[in-house]
Amino acid sequence: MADRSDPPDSVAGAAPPDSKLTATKQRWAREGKFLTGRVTRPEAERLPPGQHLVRDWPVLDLGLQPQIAPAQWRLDVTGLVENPVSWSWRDFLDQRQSRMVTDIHCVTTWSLYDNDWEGVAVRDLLDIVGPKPQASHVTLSSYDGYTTNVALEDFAAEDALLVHAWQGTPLTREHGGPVRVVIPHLYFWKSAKWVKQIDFMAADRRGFWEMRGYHNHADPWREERYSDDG
Ligand SMILES: Nc1nc2c(c(=O)[nH]1)N[C@H]1C(S)=C(S)[C@@H](COP(=O)(O)O)O[C@H]1N2
Ligand SMILES: [Mo]
Repeated sequence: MADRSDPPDSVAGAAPPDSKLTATKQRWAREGKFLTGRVTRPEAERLPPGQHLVRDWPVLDLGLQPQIAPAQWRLDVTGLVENPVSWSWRDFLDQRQSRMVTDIHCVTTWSLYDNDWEGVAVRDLLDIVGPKPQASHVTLSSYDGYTTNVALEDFAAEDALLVHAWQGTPLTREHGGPVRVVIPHLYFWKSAKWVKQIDFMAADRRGFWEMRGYHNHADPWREERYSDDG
């Protein structure tokens, strides 16, 4: 594990590495792998089309799991907000904490039910920073160089969280600790691990996977796995 570590300063802003898995997933996006063509709704069917249940939580990343000591960790909320914040680990834990149980749906077809998350609700974060009227999209950036984009209305979902604990124990580094985003109603690649910055923007800007053939929106019940425009 030690060889996969990197201090945040050396990875901040760095281009994510290209791994074999990354290349394979890009090819799947081009070929439309795993598409069933069925559309269901969460109320009607808890398991989205083309998904299967797993019991153990898989780990997916770009081949780099940054190690961020709590003393070095910061979360910056920037862009089109009334009150930008830069939280230390202590600041983050001082915020109102929420607990929610939600399901994970990964584009590679595994789903994991009943994850008990604890952290700061995105709704509470929005109350604190106050997005400006022009803000329509958010880019999440991570300590490993990963980025992903979501529309503000998706980010503002009532069950979206900035998570630091899972099933009552601290979120492990491999799953994005100290803090990751969880947006349960979208495929899991939208849930940035090791989150570093949340940037509010007046326009959409595609993230790491969205630039590599993944769908811009990512609704599992509509099977929005891959984009049509390549
Ligand atoms: N920072 C970062 N966040 C990330 C990723 C990543 O590579 N880096 N991978 C995404 C993808 S494709 C998935 S499926 C989930 C995997 O999260 P897990 O390893 O906790 O299962 O994290 C998402 N968030
Ligand atoms: Mo994924």
